Amino acid sequence: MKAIDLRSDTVTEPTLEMRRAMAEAEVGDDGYRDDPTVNRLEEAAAALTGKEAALFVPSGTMGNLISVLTHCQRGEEIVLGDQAHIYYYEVGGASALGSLVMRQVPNDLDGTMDLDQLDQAIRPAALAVAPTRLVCLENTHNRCSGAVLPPAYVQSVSEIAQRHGVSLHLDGARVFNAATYLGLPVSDVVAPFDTVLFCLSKGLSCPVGSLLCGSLDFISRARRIRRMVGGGMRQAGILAAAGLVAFETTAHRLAEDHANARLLADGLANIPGVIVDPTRIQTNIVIFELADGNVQGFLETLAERGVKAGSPGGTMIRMVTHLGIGAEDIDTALGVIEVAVKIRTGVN
Ligand code: TLP
Repeated sequence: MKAIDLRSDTVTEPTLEMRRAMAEAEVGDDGYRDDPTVNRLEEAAAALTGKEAALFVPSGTMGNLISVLTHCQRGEEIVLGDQAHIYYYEVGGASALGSLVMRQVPNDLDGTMDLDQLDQAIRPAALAVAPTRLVCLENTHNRCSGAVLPPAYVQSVSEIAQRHGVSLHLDGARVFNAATYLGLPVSDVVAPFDTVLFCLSKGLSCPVGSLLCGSLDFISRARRIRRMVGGGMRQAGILAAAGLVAFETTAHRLAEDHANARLLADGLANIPGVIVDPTRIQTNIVIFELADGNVQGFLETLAERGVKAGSPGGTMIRMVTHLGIGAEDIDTALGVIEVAVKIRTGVN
């Protein structure tokens, strides 16, 4: 029996259409800007996000790193949420490789930060201060159960950033999910940001790749930093081809993943011993807790019965829906989860 893999939407594999496009992709050496498929992908990404230019990078982590290294100089400060992927899961790259200070403001459950706290966290240059250069937001918010940032909140953050003269970057690894939820074009969702990073390799099902988008000047500086961190690629059109297919296909089916995540959360809410608030689930990430908190044992029991999930830490369990998961898989998974909870907690 095929495992129901809910660990992440990163487990998605390229579709048949992507594999065909990859096999037939026209390629060249992107170091010379000679790869027509990469060039097309970058143009399409710039158009989708409404920015002047885009840069194809191997991963979301590298795209965020390139962005912060391009925005900031050593010893400067980034303000971001304490649950931000850039802070939490990117191996401290901004500090380790960029000598940047990461100043955290607490994230609320909905992925937002208190606007007054954010305002106060931004510091002007002074003798004893690491000056703030950049504010980073995340949409959808991974550790906040895939929450979508309200456009009015983003607008307020943008006004605060502008008032302080600092730039605004979006870790939009799943910005297509946010746009789907809001019923808005991606360009509207990212309009308040100077730069945006989004991933092809998550819900969009491509094997590899992310795009960093911004002004022409920013992207030409980012291109040099990409080279510096070893992210320059050659016949990358093989990978870019999948991205072009994604823009036409997988980018338009994410509502299915959201419906399945809601189905999962509603089902979980009916299982005694599971703590979840289904009304919080807006996109494809479901984070819940177990009343007895025995996360590792629970995950092992699930895996033995063919359902894979992960833990973002502590008592939390994360399940992510994606192209490889249908409504029938959610039904099966819920049955397995119910049994596993009973085994682990003795709840009847
Ligand atoms: N997130 C992965 C893990 O790193 C946790 C996942 O399975 O969700 N920004 C956000 C908001 C992300 O969720 C991720 C990946 C990234 C950046 C990094 O992307 P990659 O994995 O391409 O470096």
